Amino acid sequence: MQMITKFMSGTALLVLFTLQIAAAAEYSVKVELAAMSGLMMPESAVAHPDGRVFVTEIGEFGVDGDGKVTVLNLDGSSEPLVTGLNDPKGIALFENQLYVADNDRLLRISLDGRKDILATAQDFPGTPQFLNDVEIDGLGNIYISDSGDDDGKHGGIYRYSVEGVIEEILTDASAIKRPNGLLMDGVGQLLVADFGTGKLFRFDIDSGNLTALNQGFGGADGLVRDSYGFLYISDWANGKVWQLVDPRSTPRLIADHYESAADIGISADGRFLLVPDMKAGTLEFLPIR
Ligand SMILES: [Ca+2]
Ligand SMILES: [Ca+2]
Repeated sequence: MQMITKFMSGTALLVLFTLQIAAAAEYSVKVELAAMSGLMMPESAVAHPDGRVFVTEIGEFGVDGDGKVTVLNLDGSSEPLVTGLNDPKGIALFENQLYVADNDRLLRISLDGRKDILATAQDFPGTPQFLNDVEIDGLGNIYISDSGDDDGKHGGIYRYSVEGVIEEILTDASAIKRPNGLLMDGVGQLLVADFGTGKLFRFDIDSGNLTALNQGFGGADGLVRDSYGFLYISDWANGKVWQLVDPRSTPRLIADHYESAADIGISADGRFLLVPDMKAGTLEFLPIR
């Protein structure tokens, strides 16, 4: 795939994916889903175990009320799950509920589209500037990254506890310039993709210790792990997706044809990365098996 990626335009590549997937009749559903277009600044995608995919759409940046979550159904159809959001970015699923970072607030959205505001901007200690990714641990504590402004001011990580208490557990004084992608890596451990430096960090939540694990990811955005334990990181600024055998290993480039690869997810069957291309307005199913 890497060789092909180097020599083909993005459009041609999408066609190739479709043909490859169509060749296997058992994936006929995925033909429809190989690339969904017409999305308004898609930022993040998450798959339900039943196969449906939920994707956030920012709409216009800085414009309130035009954001939404769209659901891609198993038959290839899609529809808005909830509208009227502001600039929704990271989306996570926990116990059949969706959690979305909507610029400066945290939302919980039921699978039938009911929206609860868990936290408004005023509920956050400090200043929520650019809430980005959402990650949830096994107990149900919710971690929200804040990428701050262009210089990282007001950046950090918040924790919305099971009891509903919000704390800023990492501030903009840390080594992470613009925290973006979050991924649980065991009890009390978060992997953090730094949009500002292109580095990958491990954050020990209790001690506050940060360890730089890797680097070179440009505008590092999404983080996800597959069923083999491989790690994937997207580079929003350069339209790339990398695969890592281990968080510290040499990154392997698996795709570089995106305009802006945002917060990636993984399909329910584990065979595809879900890649929202924010500027292209598409959601691509990138084969990884
Ligand atoms: Ca918007
Ligand atoms: Ca992100």
